[in-house]
Amino acid sequence: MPVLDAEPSPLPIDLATTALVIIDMQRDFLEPGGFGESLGNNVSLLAAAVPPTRALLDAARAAGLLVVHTREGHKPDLSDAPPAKRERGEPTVRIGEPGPMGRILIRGEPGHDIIPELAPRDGEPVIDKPGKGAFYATGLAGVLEARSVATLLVCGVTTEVCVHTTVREANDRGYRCVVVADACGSYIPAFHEAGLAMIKAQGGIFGWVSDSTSVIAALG
Ligand code: C5J
Repeated sequence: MPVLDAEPSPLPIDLATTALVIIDMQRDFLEPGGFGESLGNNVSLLAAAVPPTRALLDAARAAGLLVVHTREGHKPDLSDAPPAKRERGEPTVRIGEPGPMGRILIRGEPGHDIIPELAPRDGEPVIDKPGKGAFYATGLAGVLEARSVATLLVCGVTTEVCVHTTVREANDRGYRCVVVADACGSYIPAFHEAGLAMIKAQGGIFGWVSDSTSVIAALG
């Protein structure tokens, strides 16, 4: 069994029960005119995570891992978008309002799509989630249980929001979670660093932190 170089400790990885989970690499977060920019963020800060994620995705596919993609977004009638989420802050355009990539954070709109570089392949589960965590109100638990998955390699955006929430949910459900640091990104670099530090602190209170080079080596 390969041993992954990770912090706070090396982790043996059983490839047969390991999945790659790519969180919310959507146009709405990574491209101008989407949800991320509507909140006042510089979306170009997330671009650095794309090449490592692509390399990770290629390696995971080659190794035969289950690859799961997630997308944050809401039904067109907004019935799954709580007012507390829609009304929050002072965005330039709110969830459900029209933007240059269609309605902001709405399923089926161009902005909701995963960026072309990381497009899911046929057969790879795509989990649509209304919240920040990938387990809340989704079928992710069933997808993972059906494949007897025990270890999650998690990457995507943003580190301290949807990646973190998903890892916290997964950790409580008993999964070993490895966050792939350079394949994650945040609009707020200090939060990216803090988010990673929180995961691996205290002996790995929520999981492990590694990097794409180490993960690809372990998958090889
Ligand atoms: C946010 C996410 N940041 N995917 N969503 O609202 O992290």
